[in-house]
Parts: sequence; C-alpha cells; structure tokens
Amino acid sequence: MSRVTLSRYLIEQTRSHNTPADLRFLIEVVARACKAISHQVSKGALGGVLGSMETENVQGEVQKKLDVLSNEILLEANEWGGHLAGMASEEMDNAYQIPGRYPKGAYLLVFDPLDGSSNIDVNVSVGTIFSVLRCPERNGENGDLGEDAFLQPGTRQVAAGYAIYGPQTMLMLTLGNGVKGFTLDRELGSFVLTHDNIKVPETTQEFAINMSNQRHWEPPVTRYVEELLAGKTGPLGKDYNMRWVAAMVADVHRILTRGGLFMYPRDSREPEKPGKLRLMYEANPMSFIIEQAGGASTNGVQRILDIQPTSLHQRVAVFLGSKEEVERVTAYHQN
Ligand code: AFP
Repeated sequence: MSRVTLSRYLIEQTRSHNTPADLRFLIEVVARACKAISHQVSKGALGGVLGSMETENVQGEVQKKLDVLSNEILLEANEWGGHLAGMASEEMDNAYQIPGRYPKGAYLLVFDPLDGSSNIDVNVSVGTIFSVLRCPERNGENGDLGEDAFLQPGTRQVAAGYAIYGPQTMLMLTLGNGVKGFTLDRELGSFVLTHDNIKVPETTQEFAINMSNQRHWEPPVTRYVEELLAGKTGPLGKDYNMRWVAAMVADVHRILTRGGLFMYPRDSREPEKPGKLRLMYEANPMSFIIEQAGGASTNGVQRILDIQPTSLHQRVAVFLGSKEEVERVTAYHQN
C-alpha cells in the first residue's frame, strides 16, 4: 500500500470531514517549521546552537539559544501565508501581530516553540507544542489583536499537536477526530503516517512525576503517590513503574504510545501560581490530544479543556493520561 504523507492525510480530511483549506495550509506550514527546528536541534554543538542566551522570557526563565531560534522559525514560517490573525508564544510577552504587509486569516496559532529545553544540552528529547483556535469576530476593528482574542477555553481548539525531536522526529496531530502520528522520513523530507488511531489504555501501571518536589505537594497528591509507591501491598493492589524525562512532550508521548499517567501538580514552592505548566501552550493542546486518544485530563478539580483562561501565560496543575488513574487522583482532590 502506498504511504500516506501528512499532505495526503490533510487532503483526505478535507474530503471526509470538511477540514477548511486554510486550516490544512496552517498545519502544513507548522509541520514545515517543525522540520526546520528538528534540523537545527539535530546539529547540536556542530551548529553552535547549544547553551543559553543572556535573556529571560516572560516566565522569568533563562532562554536557550534554541528556544529563541525555534520561536523565530515558527513566526517567520507562519506570518506571511494569510491563514493567521495572530500568534502567541511561551517565549514572548505579548501576542504577535501579523505584519501589516501580509493578509490576515481566520486562525490563531499558540505554541511552545521548544518544550523541555533544559534537555537540549544533554541530548535528550525536546519538542514543539501547538494549538489552533479560531479568531473571534472583531467587528470591523483594525488595530492590534489583543490578548483577549486568545483567551478561549481548550474546548474551542480546532487542532492541536506536537513534534517530538527524539531518536525519530514525529508529529502527533488531532483535528478533533482522533489522533494520528507521523514520522519524519528524512530522505523524502515528508511526515509519513505511521501511527493510526492512537488510543491511551484506560488502565496503567506507569506514572510520571518529578518526585523531588514531594515535600511541596498538597495532601491529595501526597496520598495518591504514596499509594502508587506502596504497590501490590497497598490499597491499589498493583506495582507501578515511574518515568520522568522533564520534557512534557516526551512524557506525554510515552503515555500516548503505551499508556500512563502524567502529573505536574500545584505545589507550595510558588503558592501564588496554580502549577508550573502553561495552560495555553502546554496543558490545553496536550489535553486535547489525550482526550482525543481516549484519555482524560484535569487540574485535580476540573477538566482542563473547560478552564476559561484569564491570561496568556496562565499556569495550571496537570493530571493527564489513562482515564482510571486521572479519575482516581481527581476524586482524591474532591475528598
Ligand atoms: P520549558 O518549556 O521551559 O523547557 O519547560 C519544560 C517543562 O515546563 C515541561 O515540559 C516539563 O514537564 C517540566 O518543565 C519539567 O520540569 P521540572 O524540571 O520542574 O521537572
């Protein structure tokens, strides 16, 4: 059977699910940008792209050179095509305005250009996460696009995905009707469909959390993780294994591939922040993908996709993956 490339998959989506042509173009452009980022990441020390800048992003984190480069690649690839009304990135303080010389389109693109960038210098997987929203009607307004246009709950996403730059470069994508996985064929330069109809098993024996934060957790998380660690002799009656890559892309990719539970809870290190991960750039797109693969995602008390964002760089606690475990840890929070 002939191979299904990303382009062919998108054309078939237009025929079967009326995927609009400009959304199809948008995904193709993002995929092309991810190929360029993958190429830069793979050069490592030879490309002079490792190490940090002297700048901090809006989150107060020191930017890696590749954070900045990946951000520029995504902006440049997406600004001219006429498919976007604006962009927002984890690496930029404010919404990015489409330059006046280009036409504007119907969609908003939101991204974390290089997730897990602390992994870059040690040659461990990193990735790009993106989310696509429709731009609300602006009633004849011609001025700059404000932050409020982006503040839509995750249920409004029309597409989401991530690229993972690991031993293989892969693109995982949802257009709201399941999740597909494409592997980059470097000889052809195309993403090829290799993982059809991805499903997260409902039960699991694997979890992912940064255990070094244990002393800062809230009681429901402490209780739940103690039960996981108690294994067969504890209340859950089975042994669990643990993995933590410290790049959400890689941890979620493992869960999509073989099941599991990912947790980044709220903790007492920065009590004013409701978690570490970003709602718009990380939690929403990943939750959309996980739900589309049959899993679940909450912040402990609420489905993540239902949260009404109040700011672009808002943070959130995240519990996502196999349904049974997400429901259990959510129930502990309700208790
Ligand atoms: P960056 O996008 O700033 O590299 O952050 C990565 C991340 O937010 C997320 O991908 C990981 O799950 C998390 O950090 C790991 O953080 P810890 O170092 O706190 O475990």
